Amino acid sequence: MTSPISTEKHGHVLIISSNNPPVNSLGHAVREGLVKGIEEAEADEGVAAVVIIGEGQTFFAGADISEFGTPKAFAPPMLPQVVDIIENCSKPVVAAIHGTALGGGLEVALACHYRVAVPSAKLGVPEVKLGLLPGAGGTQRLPRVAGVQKALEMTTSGTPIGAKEACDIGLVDRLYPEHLLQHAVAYATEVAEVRPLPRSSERQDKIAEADPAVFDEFIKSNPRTFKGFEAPMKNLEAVRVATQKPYAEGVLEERKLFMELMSGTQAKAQQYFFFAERKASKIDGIPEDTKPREIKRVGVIGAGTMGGGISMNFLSAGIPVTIVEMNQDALDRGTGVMLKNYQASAAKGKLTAEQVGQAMGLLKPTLNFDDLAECDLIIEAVFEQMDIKKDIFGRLDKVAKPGAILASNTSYLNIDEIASATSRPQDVLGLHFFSPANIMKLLEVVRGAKTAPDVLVTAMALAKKIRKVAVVAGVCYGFIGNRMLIPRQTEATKLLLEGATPAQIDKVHVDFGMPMGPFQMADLAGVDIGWHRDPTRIENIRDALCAVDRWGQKKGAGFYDYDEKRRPSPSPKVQEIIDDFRAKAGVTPREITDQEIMERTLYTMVNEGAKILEEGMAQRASDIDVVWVYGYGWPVYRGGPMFWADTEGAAKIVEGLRRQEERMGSDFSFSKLLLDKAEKAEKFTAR
Ligand code: T1G
Repeated sequence: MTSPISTEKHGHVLIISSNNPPVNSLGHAVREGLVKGIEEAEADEGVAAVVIIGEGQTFFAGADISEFGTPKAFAPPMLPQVVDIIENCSKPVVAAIHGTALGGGLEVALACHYRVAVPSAKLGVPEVKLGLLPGAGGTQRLPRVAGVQKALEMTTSGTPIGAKEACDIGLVDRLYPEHLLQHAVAYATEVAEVRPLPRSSERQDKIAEADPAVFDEFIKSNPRTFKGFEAPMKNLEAVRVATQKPYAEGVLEERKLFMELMSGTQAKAQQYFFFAERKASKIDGIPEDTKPREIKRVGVIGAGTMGGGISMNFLSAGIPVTIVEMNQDALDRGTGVMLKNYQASAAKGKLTAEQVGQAMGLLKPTLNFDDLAECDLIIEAVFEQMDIKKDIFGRLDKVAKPGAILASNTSYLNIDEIASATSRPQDVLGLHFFSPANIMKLLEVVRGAKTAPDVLVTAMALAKKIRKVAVVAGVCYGFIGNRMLIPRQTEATKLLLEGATPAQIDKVHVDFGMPMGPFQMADLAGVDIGWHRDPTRIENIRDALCAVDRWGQKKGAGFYDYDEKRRPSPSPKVQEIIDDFRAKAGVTPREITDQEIMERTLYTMVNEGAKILEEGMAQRASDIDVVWVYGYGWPVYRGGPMFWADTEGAAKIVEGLRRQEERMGSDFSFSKLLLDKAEKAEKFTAR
């Protein structure tokens, strides 16, 4: 087995190259090869300096995550040894960085005496996203080189910085726009005789100046970073140790904190999710070489909230959009909202004015439905009513060019029925964006019975291009995400009648780690969504709220009252409405425990997820988890509903549901797959 590491002498400089596609992860063979390369440099008197560089798309992108949990991860030399061997080399070692130097990759670069990079390179320590911390000296070297504040920001967020910024703060010594290797060799020659060698672990200047208060201030000003997650705090503790102890002691504390995280459930969940997210883009049963169709122009029907948000995704990716509305007012309103959204991003520095102009310049608003004839993909984003959608698809069938993909943004309705309104069901699928469509990363790609393979492949490729995480769903009511919302909403509403309050139910979900509970979510999305609009017809609590204009945040009142800053407070009016319903239904309110709320709203979601799997409406359990993390903010440190079910254990979930079965009545039935997993003590998410 040839080593992924090769060496080559250029004059007095030894070049150590890594060729371990796709991302030069620091697997065992790479670690071994790096040590051998340094040993070769030490032994050769003709070598005065060393350059370490990655071949292919990038410098080292970190430890090999696929080794975690296997003996290979602990096969010597482990990364902490490798980085110390590099730093202790008696000759200067230069890291030549392109692509991404991430995690262990940045730790290797920090152990080098010098770092040079191309301007487009990114440097970061994303371990926190895997529930970890940089475990090869990164928490001790990074603050010494980049300063404590920057080290805190990078380690606790996992967000990389650009090479230019890295150069400004001293993390990178030189930037070379091109011919990186040649310049790195020249630079190595230039510094070959400089002594003492600049060893990051020995630097004290940026540590000494650190104000001890910076740590508590950082925690206070970043509450969301730390809420629920274990890793960010341990990253902060490790960086704090760097300001208190010499490197040799600090790195021992780093190792202790690293192992505590690695052995915890959150790290397992977040590492599982790293692969789950990537697996979601693979469609079982479609030949790898299936070619996507070319999408040069996208058509969007409807310039409302969804149509505008959807259009922005393509415009921002440089894809022209033709947007159609029924009247000029609606068209102007829609394009006006899009411009306002772009300008808001520009005001936050996320976009330049020029980029806003470029994006809006690709937009072609029109009242003429026939203008869609030039589009390769047309997305319908109109009112959620089947007859309206079928009428539109019938018209599209006559206007759209042959081979155009026809998509509906429906969030619940039957794609096969919509496709039946055309003569080309093979070109029809669902593209379910989540609101706000220009922000939320999740895209459910709904596969019709006749959807052609290349149409699906096109959708998955396009999703990546517009920076969405796509998950294939089957045709069922609500697909994956919204279908699992149904039992949660049903039981949550019944719990109100039986004695719980909106705040109690929401608190169980927020304490669990959700961004909001069922009723906070209803107020945000709009209590009136799906309402029959007849204020005289009051059949449930939702009808009663809508009848008195309590449509949610947009009306300043829903399940909660809202102040001018949209801060919620429990509403006596809502409690009155609930009490009325209880009285009418002859229900005497009872004490509802948080455990019951958990079992009737979260366990029932898992049960529905198991039904989705057994019906083949999701390709794999991890896809369901990707939907819920990206579509609804399920806490990634719990992996997703199905991973969480595995940590709870299927038997415990079945037991909980059995406790509630009678109260849930005919609204509930057990998934056979869940019962089967419980009986056999099996998991949903094999890794
Ligand atoms: N280990 C193993 N496989 C990896 C990998 C890694 N670090 N990074 C990517 N892959 C696989 C990925 O699963 C996919 O496989 C393929 O490479 C392309 O990835 C001790 C402990 C580098 C920005 O967290 O952020 O170092 O699906 O689709 O969009 O302190 O990959 O093709 O079979 O994402 O071009 C820290 C994780 C590790 C970086 C490239 N490093 N990777 O994005 O490609 S922990 C990370 C990324 C660590 C040390 C600690 C991205 C990328 P497949 P991709 P991309």
